[in-house]
Amino acid sequence: MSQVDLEARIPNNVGLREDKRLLRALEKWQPAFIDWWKDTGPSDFNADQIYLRTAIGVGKGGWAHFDYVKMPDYRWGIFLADPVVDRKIHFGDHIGESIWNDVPGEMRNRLRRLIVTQGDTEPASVEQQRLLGHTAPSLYDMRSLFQVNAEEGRHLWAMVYLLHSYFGADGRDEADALLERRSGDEDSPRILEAFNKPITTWLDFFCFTTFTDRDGKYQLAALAESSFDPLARTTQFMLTEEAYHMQTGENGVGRIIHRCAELMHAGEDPRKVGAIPLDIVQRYINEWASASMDLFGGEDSTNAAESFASGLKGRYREGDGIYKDPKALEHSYKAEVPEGDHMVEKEIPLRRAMNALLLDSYVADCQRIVSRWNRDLERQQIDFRIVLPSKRFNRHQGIYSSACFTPQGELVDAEAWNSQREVWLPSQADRDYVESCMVAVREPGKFANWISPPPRGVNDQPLDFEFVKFH
Ligand code: BYC
Ligand code: FE
Ligand code: FE
Repeated sequence: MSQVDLEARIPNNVGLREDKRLLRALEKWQPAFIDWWKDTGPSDFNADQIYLRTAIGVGKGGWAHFDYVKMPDYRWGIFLADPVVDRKIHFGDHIGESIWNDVPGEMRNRLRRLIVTQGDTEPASVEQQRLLGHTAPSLYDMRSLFQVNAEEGRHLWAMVYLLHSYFGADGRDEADALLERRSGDEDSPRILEAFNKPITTWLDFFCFTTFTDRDGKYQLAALAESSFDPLARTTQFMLTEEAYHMQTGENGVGRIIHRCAELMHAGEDPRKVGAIPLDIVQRYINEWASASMDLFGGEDSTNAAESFASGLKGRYREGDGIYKDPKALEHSYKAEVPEGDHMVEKEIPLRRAMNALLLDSYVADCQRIVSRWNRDLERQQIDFRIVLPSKRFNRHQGIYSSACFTPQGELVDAEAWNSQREVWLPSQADRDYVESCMVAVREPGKFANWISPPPRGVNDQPLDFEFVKFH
């Protein structure tokens, strides 16, 4: 297993000590990162002690070390999964050739764009979540938020390492620009749409970590198949951290649903006691699920075809040998697309449908999460069921973006859609109500009334553990 240098200013397992030029470049970027964190990271909690998990190694368990740390002192490091000996390219036009440890010239621009796009989402999410600490429903949840934020910061480091190491002066410029764009900024927004949407409440946060971080899982998994080995190994390790983000989301939404159901079961009106009604939860899910589906890009995409052909981005679990045609030249993908007032079948050559395939894997995964929430509603004898919106609903990218669809996926005209908008998506009144529920709870072991406690604390700590120590 690779050696992790924990004593270095930038902890790493990539031998930074021996690469003086790279070390100098990264050490120059580091203060800019810290300034960015202080300007746009979690507001007002930088002097507090947070019980955080820090990566200290890439082996099993080695990356899950817990201790109190002030966020600006979190040891953001560079960790790559260990290399696979003699790895060969396993899909696309270069199948069978040796993997690349450097960037082939003709792929430079495409690869840099993928890395920059991935990198851009990480700081964006931290910016979006900046104010949530103030209204945390418990110390347990506040810690989770900061854990996610710190790790997204590390994911930015991971992409910046690649830019600095393999893309010369262009890469350094891109690394600087990653700290200059701002989520939601009119002049200099983040690259992808969902990362410019405001996250004002914890319901948004939990929906985001359920659905948007899950896009992260699928995109990272596709990049982990890459023939450019440093990218494959970096994203492989990022996936280990991503699991916690998605869990935070699934459990968070689940605890909101559970609390609401419990109150309903006891004959209470959730609205009268500061809890969040299920129809509002459904509308937030509709919003974040559809925005996250847009993150897969167009279902019919020449960009996606090129990325696959050149071996930069594979299918989900491509390396597990589950696809019969690793060149993806023989088959096509059938999609129903809108044409005027009806749907017609379209055949998309498989390579051009790579985003559609990845989206389908994602949707199946989301469906499993929704089913788990519904099993809880069933157990509590509540009739309401959460429904994952159709992949056609409320789309701004791809083959469904030109028409209007209901959450069930039926084609409707714009007038009909607009008349139902507030049934399907959060209204201003919903937002005002959810915001009114957001009260800070800072006593260890206590939780806001709109969310159930989790079964246990993180790292097996008791629920009344002091997950945050205020200065
Ligand atoms: N918003 O050929 P198309 C995460 C652009 S999340 C705005 O249809 P393509 C995380 C596209 O850039 C994972 N623009 O799709 C989660 C292109 O522009 P150009 C992030 C969009 O290129 C939570 C044009 O439309 N990782 O890690 O195959 C917290 C046509 O595009 C959008 C990645 O995304 C959009 N939604 O696919 C923290 C992986 N969608 O080139 C972190 C890297 C498309 O014509 N990125 N466009 O100017 C990619 O693989 C691809 O860029 C995409 C787009 C899948 C995003
Ligand atoms: Fe991330
Ligand atoms: Fe994440």
